Amino acid sequence: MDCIFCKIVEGSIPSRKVYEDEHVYAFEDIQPQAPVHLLVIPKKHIASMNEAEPEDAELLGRVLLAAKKVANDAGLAESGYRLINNIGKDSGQVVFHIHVHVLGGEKLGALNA
Ligand code: D5M
Repeated sequence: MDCIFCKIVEGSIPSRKVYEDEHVYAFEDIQPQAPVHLLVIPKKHIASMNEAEPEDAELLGRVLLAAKKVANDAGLAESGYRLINNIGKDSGQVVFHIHVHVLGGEKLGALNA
């Protein structure tokens, strides 16, 4: 499968890993939009949340809890942070493997700015 994030999980494309378990992988975004910008992905290939199925519920919960963990490990618990999941063309999604952006380390702009 020609998916850049599947290749990162396999290790055939390098990444700066911040967390890994049996189901989830997290790494630094290559084009950071904030002082802390991490990506948290399920190891299973799912193109976007729009392709997620009820059977993926536990896995998606694990992704969100891993996002909390890496945000806390990056020191963001007190200051706060933002989780973003882009879905499809209008959102600007460019990698079609579910990923949650973890953004923080500075005051983030309002979503409607
Ligand atoms: O965000 C896709 C994100 O993926 C974007 O912020 C860049 C990031 N990206 C793309 N390739 C890599 C590699 N190889 N390492 C780390 N980060 C990467 P989207 O929500 O799809 O717009």
